[in-house]
Amino acid sequence: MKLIKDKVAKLSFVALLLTVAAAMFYTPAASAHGEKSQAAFMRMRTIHWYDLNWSKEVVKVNDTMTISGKFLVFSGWPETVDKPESAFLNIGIPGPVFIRAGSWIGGQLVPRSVSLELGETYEFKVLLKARRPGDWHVHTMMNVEGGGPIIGPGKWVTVEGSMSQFTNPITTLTGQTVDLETYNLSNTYFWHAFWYAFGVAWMVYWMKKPMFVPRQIAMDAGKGDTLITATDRKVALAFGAGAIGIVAFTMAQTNSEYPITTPLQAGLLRGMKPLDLPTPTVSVKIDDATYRVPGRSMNMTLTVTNNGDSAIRLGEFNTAGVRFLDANVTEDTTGYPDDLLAPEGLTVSDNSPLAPGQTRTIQVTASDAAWEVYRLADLIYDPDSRFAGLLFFHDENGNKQLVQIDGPLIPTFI
Ligand SMILES: [Cu+2]
Repeated sequence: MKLIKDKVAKLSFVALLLTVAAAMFYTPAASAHGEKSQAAFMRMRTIHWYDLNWSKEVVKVNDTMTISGKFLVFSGWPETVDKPESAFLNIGIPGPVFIRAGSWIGGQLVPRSVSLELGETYEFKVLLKARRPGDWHVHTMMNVEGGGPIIGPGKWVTVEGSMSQFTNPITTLTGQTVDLETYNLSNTYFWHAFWYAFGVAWMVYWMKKPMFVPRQIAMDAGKGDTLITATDRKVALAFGAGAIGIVAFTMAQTNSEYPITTPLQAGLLRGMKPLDLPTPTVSVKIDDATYRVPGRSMNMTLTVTNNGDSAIRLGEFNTAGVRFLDANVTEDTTGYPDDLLAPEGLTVSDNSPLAPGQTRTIQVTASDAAWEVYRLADLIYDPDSRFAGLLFFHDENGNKQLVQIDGPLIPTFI
């Protein structure tokens, strides 16, 4: 009996060791960086990113790539997120593994915060220059003042080469070309080292003599004045005058070396040019929308009317960056991130071409692991069980049109 007990104990110990060892070697690659943990309804009801394009998946240090696309600022913006009156087009990367060489909204350079209007769609482009080798998950994102980061889809991009080769040249209006990667660094180092040494010298001057107990005794005995000698006073004066003199002299010298300087440029950019999208000729009414808990899909009953002059089919439903496609109608050619793309994720009860003038009620199921992986299923924990998304209809000529939908999303329990 004891023998068996020992054996069990030994085996359990081995199992424990194996588990610990396995846990140490298991380093899953994070495939999302922050967005998953954000409330699902917020991700569905703030900014819709679409038509995204990453110009490269592999890029060498110093080479550039662009991320471009469109974003729609949802008109049913949540109450707890400030309206994007002051927003900043950012990029979500772990530090400057790329530098942002430029970013544009509606063709205008946007180095500062911008004002966006609810309900409008904007075109954007970000030019990135590779800096640090590695595999990076690059997100488009929008920072909203009073709201937080609104994270767009992320795609893995590989940077090859060596960071030591990275340069960031810029030509100033005074005609000088400098490398921003290292510009003014030695000057910064010099002055910090200089003033640090100046402070240390002052301390060392006094530390050469005994510092604490003898001085305390002298103070207590009423002989405090004897602690500061005439030489000490001269040295103090020299340090004081020296500090003021050096500041004044080097300030004048800096002004003559850099005679033209401007203040930091700042201030909100208003009047961003939105995209002039044609009014959709398809109208969609949500009869009801549900999702199963637990589950990986959502179901919608839609009544679709085609007011255009070409027959249409539903190709895509896009919410919170997850794209559900009907493979019979469309396929992705942009290299959209795998984990967010459901190439056959959209099932439509009757997706035969809807002729102009016709109305049809259809059952639409958007189903993919992404619904769970990206925790859209966690809508069950949110205080506002409503969703929003984009539907893309394709006509016979291959034209695409977008219809924004939103409504309550009711859970059904198994
Ligand atoms: Cu990420």
